[in-house]
Amino acid sequence: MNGSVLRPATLAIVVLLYLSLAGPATASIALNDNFNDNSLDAALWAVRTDLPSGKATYASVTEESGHITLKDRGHLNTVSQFDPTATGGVWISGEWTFNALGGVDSMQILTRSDGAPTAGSGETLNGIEFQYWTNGTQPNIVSRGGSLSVGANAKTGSLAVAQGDTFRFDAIDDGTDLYFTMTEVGAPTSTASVQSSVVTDSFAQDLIAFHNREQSGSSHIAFLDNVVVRDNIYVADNFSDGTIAGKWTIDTSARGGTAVTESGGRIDLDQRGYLKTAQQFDPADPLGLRVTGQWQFSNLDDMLQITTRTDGTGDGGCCHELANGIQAYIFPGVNQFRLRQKGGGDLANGDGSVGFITTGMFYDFEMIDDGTNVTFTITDPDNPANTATLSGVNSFDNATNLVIFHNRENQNDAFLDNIVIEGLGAAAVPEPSTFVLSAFALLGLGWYGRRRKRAA
Ligand SMILES: [Ca+2]
Ligand SMILES: [Ca+2]
Ligand SMILES: [Ca+2]
Ligand SMILES: [Ca+2]
Repeated sequence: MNGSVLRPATLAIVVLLYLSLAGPATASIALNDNFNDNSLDAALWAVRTDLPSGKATYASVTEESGHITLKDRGHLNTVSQFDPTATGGVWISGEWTFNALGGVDSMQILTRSDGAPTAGSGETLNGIEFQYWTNGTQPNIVSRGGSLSVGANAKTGSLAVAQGDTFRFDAIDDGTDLYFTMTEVGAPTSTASVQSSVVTDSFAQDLIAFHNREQSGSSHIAFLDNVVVRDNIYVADNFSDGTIAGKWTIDTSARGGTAVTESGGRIDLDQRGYLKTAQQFDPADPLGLRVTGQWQFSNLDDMLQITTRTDGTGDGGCCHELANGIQAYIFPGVNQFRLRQKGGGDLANGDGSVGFITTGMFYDFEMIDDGTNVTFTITDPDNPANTATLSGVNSFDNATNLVIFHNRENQNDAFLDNIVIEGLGAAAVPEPSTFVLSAFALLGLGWYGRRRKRAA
């Protein structure tokens, strides 16, 4: 399932609801809980309140009043293991409400963890910890225990936290890199992000844990709600470290001085260069493929081209188009919007439906490809009524399956950011009311809390 369901365009709603019910075209949601029935689901969650003497007096984890109350250093842990290096990374989102400030409370969300309180102050014994101390303005990513370590933290943004404030959080561990964003619900300028990477992991467990590391005392509580865990996150990148190498390769062999650079916290696609995944992602594999991110046009004669099932070969024509693959194509200057097989024909034609696109701001896009069924959606995050969706069918089976981003343009730059490539999930679709809330949060707030609009 995906946020596109929420667009008011009736046709898009019908099409995507159909896909979500009939096929595997959903994000891979492994766990989803709105904590609304005042009974902790023992199939999903385990509680640890075995804190040291003096810290355990009030410790509890309770599902009540439609949320989880984390009191006095109790831990809420998943029952299942989520190993980001084995099955694809994890993306944990939810909402956290602070009820004590001044540094006594600390929000702590862990991957690769045992969820075990220490004998000292009740910190988690092992794990990678996405944390925020209420005496600071930015979150951190740290490691717990000697079997795990993380690299330097790169931080942006600033939080303004008052007692009772609720923050949307997104913690991503894609198996290599770590991203954490907090954005205040109802106050999107109160947002901050931190990025790091995994240096070592020789720890055997991979629980996800939630811990309110706060001062002992019955009044110190935090609320947790609407937790969604997505797995099969193959690649996530917010392009903040200035280096393309690792997850990507580039092809700048087109004419016209082409360049692809990571700078200013995003990818600059200049003059028909390709940004190519370093790994292959075959949509025909059982899980299929979902590619999301943000695209900015700097000229309406730019052409967005996002292609799956491609080997990266150029077609030898004037404009360095790809020779093969399944491609979403938008040319806003002539209001052209298509899904097509390069070297074949169109899967779907949505010409006339992308007139809302303008320059100088990021649009959210989503491409879903299960090897046969393909959907592409582009949406204005500031005005979700501005959206266009195409769906088509094509079973082209390529031997090499890269995902390539290409600005098929003449003289301008396009910008790309916040890419996530993940597997789809055929099952685990939550009850609709639960899902709609979480999906809306995913798309509506953005997982890096970035400012969507940029100077052209
Ligand atoms: Ca429950
Ligand atoms: Ca709830
Ligand atoms: Ca970025
Ligand atoms: Ca990078």
